[in-house]
Amino acid sequence: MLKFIKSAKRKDEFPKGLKQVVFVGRSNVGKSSLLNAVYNQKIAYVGKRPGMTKMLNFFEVDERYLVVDVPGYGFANRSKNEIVEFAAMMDDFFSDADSIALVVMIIDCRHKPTQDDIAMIEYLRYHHLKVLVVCNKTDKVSGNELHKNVRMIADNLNIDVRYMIPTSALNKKGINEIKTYIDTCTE
Ligand SMILES: Nc1nc2c(ncn2[C@@H]2O[C@H](COP(=O)(O)OP(=O)(O)OP(=O)(O)O)[C@@H](O)[C@H]2O)c(=O)[nH]1
Ligand SMILES: [Mg+2]
Repeated sequence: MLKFIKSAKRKDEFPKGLKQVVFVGRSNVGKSSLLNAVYNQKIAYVGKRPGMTKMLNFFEVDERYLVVDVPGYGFANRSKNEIVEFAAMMDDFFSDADSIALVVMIIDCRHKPTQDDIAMIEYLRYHHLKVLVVCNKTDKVSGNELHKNVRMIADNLNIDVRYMIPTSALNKKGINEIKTYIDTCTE
């Protein structure tokens, strides 16, 4: 069971004490949709327009760990001010890296990772965080294309394909694999 705890922007508001699993990725890749699919609940807000989520949303799973839905990055219509604010919020959040059990980084399986994606994975590496790369929206590509794209994404992010899962929040492909991976990281 996923239970909403709070939305927060500032360090002193972030909940403490439990391990955290964090969902990050470019705006509109399907972070909130995947979160809902993994926990089989309609709890995280799925936006009709990109860039709707602006705060960190904290959920609790069976009093075991927290799941954090992070606002999407790389959204073109953000102001300079919002970009600076987002960076500061991320720095505040990731400065407590010890409590983070796993970062689930979501990529659109149709496209080459953007500069923002590469910056994000480098940032996560810099903080020595465990990262699972999820290639979402697989329902939009053919099997052949998917295979090719997963390799291309792995190369671009310099990550082993073993730490990558192709998914679809629409037809639920890969959802159980994400769940299993999260479980092993939060035991
Ligand atoms: N076809 C398809 N559509 C998806 C999938 N996952 C998400 N979507 C759609 O993509 C749009 C964005 O989904 P969200 O879950 O809100 O994406 P987000 O990454 O949380 O977006 P922000 O919170 O704005 O950063 C919605 O219209 C979803 O229905 C998927 O696997 N396949
Ligand atoms: Mg969202």
